[in-house]
Amino acid sequence: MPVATLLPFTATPSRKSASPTSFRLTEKFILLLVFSGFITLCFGAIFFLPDSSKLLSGVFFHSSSVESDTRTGTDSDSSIGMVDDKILAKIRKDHEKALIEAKETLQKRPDEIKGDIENEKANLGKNVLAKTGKGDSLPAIKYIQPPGATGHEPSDPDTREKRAKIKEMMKFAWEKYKQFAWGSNELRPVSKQSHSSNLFGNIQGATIVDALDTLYILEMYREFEEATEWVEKNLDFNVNGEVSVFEVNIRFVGGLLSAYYLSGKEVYRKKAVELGEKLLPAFKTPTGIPWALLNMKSGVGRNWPWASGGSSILAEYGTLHLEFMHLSRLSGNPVFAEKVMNIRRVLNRLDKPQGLYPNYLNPNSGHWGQHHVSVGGLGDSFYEYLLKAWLMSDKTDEEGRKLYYDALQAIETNLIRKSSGGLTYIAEWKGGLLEHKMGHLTCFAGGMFALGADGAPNDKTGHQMELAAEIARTCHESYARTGLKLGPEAFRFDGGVEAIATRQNEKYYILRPEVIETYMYMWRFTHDPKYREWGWEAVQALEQHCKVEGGYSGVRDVYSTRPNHDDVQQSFFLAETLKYLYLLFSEDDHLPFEHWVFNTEAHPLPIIRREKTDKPNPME
Ligand code: DMJ
Repeated sequence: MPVATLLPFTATPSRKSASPTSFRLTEKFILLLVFSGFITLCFGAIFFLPDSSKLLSGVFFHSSSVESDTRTGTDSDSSIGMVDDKILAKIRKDHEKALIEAKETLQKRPDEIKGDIENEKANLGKNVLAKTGKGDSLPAIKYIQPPGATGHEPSDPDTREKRAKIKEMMKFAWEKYKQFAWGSNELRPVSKQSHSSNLFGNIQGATIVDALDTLYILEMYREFEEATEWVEKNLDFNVNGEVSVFEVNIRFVGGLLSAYYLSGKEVYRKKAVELGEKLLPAFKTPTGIPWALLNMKSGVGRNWPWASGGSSILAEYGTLHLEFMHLSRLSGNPVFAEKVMNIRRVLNRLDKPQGLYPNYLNPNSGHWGQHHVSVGGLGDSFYEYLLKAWLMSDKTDEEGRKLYYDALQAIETNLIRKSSGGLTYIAEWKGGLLEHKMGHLTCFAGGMFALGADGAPNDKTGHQMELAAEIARTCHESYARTGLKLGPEAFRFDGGVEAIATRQNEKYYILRPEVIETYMYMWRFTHDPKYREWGWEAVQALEQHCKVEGGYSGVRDVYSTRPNHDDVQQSFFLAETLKYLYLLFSEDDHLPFEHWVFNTEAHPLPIIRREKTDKPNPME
């Protein structure tokens, strides 16, 4: 840290100074005092760096000693004892150097000091520019396409045909969006016009950005190019309006990152980093837990007015980790990773009721709001990102792993139940009382349990995989027990029913992906043909009941015999539902799990490999 930056407060010449070219004794004394404070700070910083420093250095600086620490799982406290003579000598040397610089500064005239400060400011500006990724200032990266970005035809003709059918569905959804709503966020397929929810403020093109990687994965390269052209010319984040930080992150940042990793097109890296920077003001809270909503122009944040006691939502602030780690990696700027590691730190300090994470957390006080726990809406992807943070770090993020399996244990003990008819479900917890309801959103958990089964501690009997299969079966039942063979938004296990929605406002289906997502994971891990059969049932129901002249639409009541359309083609239908269906009928080497993790919007992100060299190489 340059000494000069500390000086403006102390070295401004006083009007009473005897001479403009020298300091009085008291001024010198104050300067020395400030300087010694600074040195103490430097020492403090070395010894009390936050826990994330270890992880960060693993990602960005790749020192071999740091790497071996993370692999063996030693924590940062124990590494204090490992500060060796070399490091101490370096600290001493830096200290001496700083003292000499301070002495020189004391001998300087105020105008010289002012000049130094100006230079310092200019350099600081340059550094920030280099780190922020504006324009062409992102660090140069040699792009290497991660393995499995492209697939090949399945050998079995029936599978090939089904896969081709799903590609046709994507073509139809895309063409209709292009025809009736090009450039807007979403399509109204019945009224054949644009649709925009308030989640994206005035950002446009949600369907385009959300669909980019699906277009690429399905080898719709012509469409991918037209989407790229739109992004280059029209995707603009300098807009006024309030956005959902979570939604913009998972759909836009996630979509842009995947498009970059699949295609290597620089425009996607630039746009992703630019948008990430726009989201940073959301973290300006006393705890660093971000606001749910952010005005993109003013940088002012707030929470959903309905959220308990002004709280931020677990599934929202807890679903930034994967994207932000990649933003740091692609920009060379650690700020993104620091923000999400701080969220972990805040959570680590809190008591968890029965080991569970309440959905509401006040970003000002750092205290839990209402004790409502859910693996569905408001909680879901927080758990998913703990597991995937570990997987995406090439299994070096031991803390992520531990947090995931500890949370899973608490979920099993407190929330997972079996109905009298033998269906396993995940209930919700409200201040200690169970609500025997499971959301469509919760059905993603089958896939998550399967993905984490391999690393589960003390699971020699394959219990996690069994649990995953049971959740998949329950969610399939929630589809099978309806008129349209599509799942309701939420289904219950009380009042004499099982896996059936009993409330009118829980009977809709909005083209959600979670059940199909779980089929895809189960297929990859078991190759049990029933998962493809179930997936194909969903394809047929979508074709029969959701396809309309102008695209695909959600339906208001899955128990009716004739669909009543809600007139929205959600962007996640193209990002997730169709992608997971396509992968369900693809070979395992297309986006293999050894190389990719999917963000919660199904955008594939490559695993960040442990470094093999000492040199920082962000692409390896
Ligand atoms: C998607 O935007 C994401 O999957 C998110 O995590 C939850 N909900 C929708 C789809 O249902």
